[in-house]
Amino acid sequence: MTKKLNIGLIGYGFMGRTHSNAYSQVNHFFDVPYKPVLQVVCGLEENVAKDFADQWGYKSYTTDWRKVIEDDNIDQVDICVPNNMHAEIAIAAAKAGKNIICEKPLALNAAQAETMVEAIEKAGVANLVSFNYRRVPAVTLAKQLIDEGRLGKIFHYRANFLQDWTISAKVPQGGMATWRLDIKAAGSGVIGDLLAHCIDTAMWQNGSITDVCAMTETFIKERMHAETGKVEPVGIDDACTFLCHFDNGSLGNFESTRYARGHKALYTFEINGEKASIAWDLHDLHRLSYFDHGDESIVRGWRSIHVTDSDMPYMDKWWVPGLQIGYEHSFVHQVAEFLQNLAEGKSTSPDFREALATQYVCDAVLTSAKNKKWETVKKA
Ligand code: SOE
Repeated sequence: MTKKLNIGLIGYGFMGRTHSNAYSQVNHFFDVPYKPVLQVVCGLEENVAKDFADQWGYKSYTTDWRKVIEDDNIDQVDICVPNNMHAEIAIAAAKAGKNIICEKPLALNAAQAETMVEAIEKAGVANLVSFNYRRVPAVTLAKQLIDEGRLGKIFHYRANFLQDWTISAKVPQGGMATWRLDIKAAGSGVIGDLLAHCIDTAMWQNGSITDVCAMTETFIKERMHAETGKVEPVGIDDACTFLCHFDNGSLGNFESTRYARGHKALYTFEINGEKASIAWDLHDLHRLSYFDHGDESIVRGWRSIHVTDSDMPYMDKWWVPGLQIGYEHSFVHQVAEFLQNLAEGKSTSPDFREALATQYVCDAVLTSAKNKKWETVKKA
């Protein structure tokens, strides 16, 4: 028997769309014990919320997030608003006993994230932070190959997340479209927005990060604020590079920027082990590059694995071998696992506590860049 699960979505931007799509698709492809029902969407502008509700099939809309929390009919709150609103909404939702899915990064900083973890764990509600890239089949397959020991001892973990959309000084900060550039709304720049993805995936695949040494830069120091209309100092990091040690002895090397002309969302990682290496690229997300030193030397080389066969992660749920899936499917996968775990009374990884561990790395990166020193990462 599939039970109904009433969803209240808070935030109707890009992420609100990815989550709504996942709720709408999940029962078509996954045999899960719940059926999400799109009950209410909440956003600041009434006409936008209304249009969003019409387009995605939400039964109602509101401009007041507290109404979503107070509504006894709502089982699950999905937080897709800017980072500065995550804590207040998540803590209220936990107190009201709702399940919570929250967009990444968990909070503005680790101190705020700690208060969220405390509230969520006290309430005992099911929770998940949306680090969606873990559930791209090729990325999940990479984790499987590592866990099977195929790489042997790991020496290097290298990740980049490169974009180019803020190079023009005319791009404003703040407001609906560009809140990611406003320190008050975002908490940080590429560190929380992009490197947090890389850090989450890296720690999931390769274990915890112990210490970091970082540099950051803000290339454009002042931008017009979309809400005030005034030119204001820019507080976010536009670019960041950091080195780190993992607990398993391997070395990490991470870079992110919004100033890499020509790259829109180039998330890549490469992992080098004693026996094999793996590489992945978001622009070709259904492929996994794999080099196995155990192959006979005359045919040894990098293989490009097309991750579409039914024995590969998630792929038995989609089309037929050879037909690939895309970005949006990673959100369907995380909702499917959330619903399955919910029936078993469990949260889904990465839960708030795991996202706090990522937040500790982000905070250590910021501190290291500021102090120009190696910084030890706190343990969650
Ligand atoms: C920023 O441009 C952004 O949309 C991030 O906020 C997302 O988390 C990332 O997946 C793609 O880029």
